[in-house]
Amino acid sequence: MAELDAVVVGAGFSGLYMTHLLRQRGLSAQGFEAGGDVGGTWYWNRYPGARCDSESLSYSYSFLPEIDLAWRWPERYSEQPEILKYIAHVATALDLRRHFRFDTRVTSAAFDGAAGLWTVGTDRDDRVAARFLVMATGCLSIPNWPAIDGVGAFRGDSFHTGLWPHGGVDFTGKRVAAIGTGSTGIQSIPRIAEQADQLFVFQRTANHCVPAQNRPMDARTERAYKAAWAENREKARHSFAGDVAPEFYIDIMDLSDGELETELDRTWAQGGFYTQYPYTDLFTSREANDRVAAYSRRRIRDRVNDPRAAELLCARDHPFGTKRLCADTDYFETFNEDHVHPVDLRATPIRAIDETGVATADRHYDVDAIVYATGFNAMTGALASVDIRGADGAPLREVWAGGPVNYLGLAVAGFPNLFTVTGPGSPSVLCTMVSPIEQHVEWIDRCIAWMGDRGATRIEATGEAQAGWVRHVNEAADATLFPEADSWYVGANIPGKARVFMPYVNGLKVYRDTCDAVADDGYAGFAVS
Ligand code: NA7
Repeated sequence: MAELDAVVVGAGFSGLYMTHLLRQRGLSAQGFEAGGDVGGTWYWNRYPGARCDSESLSYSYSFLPEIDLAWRWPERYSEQPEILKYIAHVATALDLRRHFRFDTRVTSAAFDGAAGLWTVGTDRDDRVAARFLVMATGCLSIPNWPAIDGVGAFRGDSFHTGLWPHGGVDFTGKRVAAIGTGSTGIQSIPRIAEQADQLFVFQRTANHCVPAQNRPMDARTERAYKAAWAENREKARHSFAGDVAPEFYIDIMDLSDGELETELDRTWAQGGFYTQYPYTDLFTSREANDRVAAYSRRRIRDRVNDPRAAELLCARDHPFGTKRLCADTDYFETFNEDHVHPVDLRATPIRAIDETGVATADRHYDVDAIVYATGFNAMTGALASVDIRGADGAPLREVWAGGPVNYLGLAVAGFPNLFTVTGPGSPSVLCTMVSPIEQHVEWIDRCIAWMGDRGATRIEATGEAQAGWVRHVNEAADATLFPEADSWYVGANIPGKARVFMPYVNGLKVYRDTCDAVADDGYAGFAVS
């Protein structure tokens, strides 16, 4: 059996960078990737309208200035093919593909304490041994097929947005059911509506959604960003959300109604997450949050002609932004089209899917295709899908049955030499994703190098440090409005999943400083031998 320094699972932004750094240190690393090529999230999510809600200028690697400065993003928020093109270019430029086995899913990983090695198995019968195992498996990579009776019985075409066919799908002339109105549904529904003959949108919960304000890349903005490239990247690294936007400088509750209206007009014109970044009290004061939510609903009513449809599309059951905020392009206007029909699943729940379509409490919808925009088993799903066994043979999925526990979101007590990239307990999904990915990968790289310098072979989070971190992550979340929402952040979208708020809400800067302090302190909270 091949014996390596490291196995890296996943060839998205995380796994590629991790592999690059390990190889730069002269370490042997084998990567495995379930997809047919690099890209991770951007390899799988090819549904129409798929794009990043973070601005393209900052959604790329900061460790490759030459590529970054030369790269031309066509839009402010570029579409999936452009992002995939960028990742593929990086993989080629750094010659990373040769370290990966593609179309290969890691199925098991067990730590042999005596040998100090992980043995990793795949669905293609590979077996390799490695000192370190880095799970770079993404936060949103295990699609959630809803637990609706008869999902398999449908005779038409079924698609999950997270597993979209590579050749695309032509809905021209088709009657289509779209189930799910999170970020993905909101991005894809306007594009499906352009082709479909009839489109039925099955909404269980209206999400808070603001205009993305996407547009072709503005040449002046691009020039200005690139002229101050190094400062911008440094600012993002030490920001709350891993981006360059000014953060936390307005108290909503200090503003009169008129002042707030003017202020929100301004941020709505900027669009997307700019409607969150400035506010100190948006996620801590229910009153402040309610004022923003009320404004948001007014803006939706301005965009939807039918008042009943508008009310249906207005989010009410959770505070603004406490489920992942959605950013739309023409979503609400789509419901002004005669062939687009919202279906309120709160009033008329889906009873079953059958051979010909979707049956709700009050009627049957005959359709030719069903699009499931029903999300993912987020943050823990990919890790739990692999049979990972620690030093005493305990499976990670059982250790995490009551919710994920770890230290710094990076390491799990009882699982030596295992690192998770942007897992639960880290800021990850609350940030512009590439920034926390780089922070994690660089921290892991530094740790592995430090161990090498000392001749250490084993590192493991202590139970005490882990308990302290889990407590801190929970307390931080409980000081905000986030846990109030039935979001994928708390696992509420997966029946039976333990309800725990998984991301770390104190932001990237605080988190980075904490992780750096731990490293500077000789990896405090870890047992090293
Ligand atoms: P989300 O945000 O989890 O949204 C999934 C949607 O699917 C949401 O509207 C769900 O309603 C709906 N859903 C899930 N199961 C069902 C069933 N059984 N019946 C009806 N409707 C259902 O996933 P996305 O893919 O949109 O976005 C995931 C992330 O990707 C996003 O946040 C970005 O970070 C990128 P619910 O709200 O649970 O009532």
